[in-house]
Amino acid sequence: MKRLTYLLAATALSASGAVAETWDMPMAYPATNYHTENGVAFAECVKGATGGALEIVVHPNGSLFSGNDIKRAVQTGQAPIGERLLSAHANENPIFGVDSIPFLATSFEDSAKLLAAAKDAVAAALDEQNLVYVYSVPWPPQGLYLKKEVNSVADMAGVKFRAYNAATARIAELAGMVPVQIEAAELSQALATGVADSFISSGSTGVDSKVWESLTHFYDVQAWLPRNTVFVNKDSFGALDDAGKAAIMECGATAAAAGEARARELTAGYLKTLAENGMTVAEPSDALREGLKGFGATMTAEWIAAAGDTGKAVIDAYLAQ
Ligand code: PCA
Repeated sequence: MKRLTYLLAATALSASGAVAETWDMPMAYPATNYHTENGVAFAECVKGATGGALEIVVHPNGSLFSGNDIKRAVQTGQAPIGERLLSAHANENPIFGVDSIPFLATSFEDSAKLLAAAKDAVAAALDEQNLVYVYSVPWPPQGLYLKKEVNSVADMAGVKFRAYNAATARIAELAGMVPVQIEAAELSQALATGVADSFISSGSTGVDSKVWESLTHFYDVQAWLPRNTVFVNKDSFGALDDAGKAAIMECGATAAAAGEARARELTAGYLKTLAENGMTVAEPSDALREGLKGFGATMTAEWIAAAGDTGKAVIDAYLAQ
């Protein structure tokens, strides 16, 4: 299979007559998700900008590498480029979790400010891992999905909770829930089989996973906006000519803006779709919000302690904007 791809790639000629190169791009979310559609548009942009010399082929839904394996695959050169929810790797470097600190940045505006403050530090952390930062796009604000009404964090105790990173697992722990780490691609099945009965995520993932088939309530907590980040293997990037490098970075800047605009546009519609399919979509009660904010305060302090001077500088720069 590898050999065939190589032969096909080697025989394809670009508009300029140069031999075209093909890059596989593993992504973790469904083909119809806006992150994936944006990745496909990014690939088209690169193809156009390089006159066909660099063709990026998106593999959605964890089909080439599962979400949790994508970053390592790109670090080791098994794939030249990929997209990953970086906060799922906060155990490797706390800076990767900067976008998942509850109630630090809760709107698209603040998410953009947080990225402006954190981008250099995130890019430097990726660089240490043989990766080049290209672009990132936020998910809509994160809310709480359950199969019962809850009015305080105490009501969440004992519930089986799907986590997607260390921060969501920590929330589960603070609430006395039982965390289980599950990729979005396996979420529907986990809910259907009772492996998990609740989770925190966006309306986007709730709709992708048709969670109304298993769950009943969505509380629009707007706790944080995690990001998917696209990165390239440093050696693969280094092997590109200047035009190829410029195409990746310029198309990446376009994709960052287009992806965020799309997320903003789609956010309200996701919640409408949840409600249309029978879910109760509600604001959290004051007690629930306060309880979750208390977890946020604990986790902000924990993150700053873990992320040291770099983390403190990022938070200070964010708050100063
Ligand atoms: N969807 C992804 C991460 C954040 C989000 O909104 C997920 O649930 O896996």
